[in-house]
Amino acid sequence: MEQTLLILKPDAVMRGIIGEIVTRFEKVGFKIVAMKMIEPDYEHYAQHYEGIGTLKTRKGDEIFESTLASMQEGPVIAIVLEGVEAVEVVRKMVGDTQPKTALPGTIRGDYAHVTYGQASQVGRGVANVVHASADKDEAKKEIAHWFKPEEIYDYRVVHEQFTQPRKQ
Ligand code: DAT
Ligand code: MG
Repeated sequence: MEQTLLILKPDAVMRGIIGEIVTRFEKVGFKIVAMKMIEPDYEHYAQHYEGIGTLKTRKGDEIFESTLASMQEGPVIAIVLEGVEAVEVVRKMVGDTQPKTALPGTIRGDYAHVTYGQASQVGRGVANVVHASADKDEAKKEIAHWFKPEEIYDYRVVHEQFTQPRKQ
């Protein structure tokens, strides 16, 4: 089964919507196999956003530095979700990077509305509630960066029966 990394960003934690967001993934049937509150330092985020995510290379120094500063405003919740094509389905649920253009029904579309332009005016990374791995390779590297193998759990949830062969 595929795994992906989800992070509830400081804006989600400080707004008190951790439970609502986690519930969305539980309802869809994803299994939470790891979860912790953590307040990483600059180096950890530099590795996450550039070493793995190539944010500085893709979008430049200013966006990279403002995103790292915004992420360090408070603790985050890091979660590993497991399910069928988890990376792609979780990204679908998260929506577009810019909340203004994220569709209603997605987390970024339902819980935020802000724009790149406004974020840049105030020197912030755009406050978009959650991070989710963009592809399978990123997911693999990010999970290893955020969790030790012994922090990831193996157990069964009841709805797993619906993804397995039917009993004869
Ligand atoms: P995503 O988080 O959708 O994978 P990304 O990897 O390109 O998007 O960017 C990582 C984070 O950086 C993003 O969640 C918010 C911030 N960011 C990206 N582009 C930005 C921009 N133009 N202005 C402000 N913040 C931005
Ligand atoms: Mg990304």
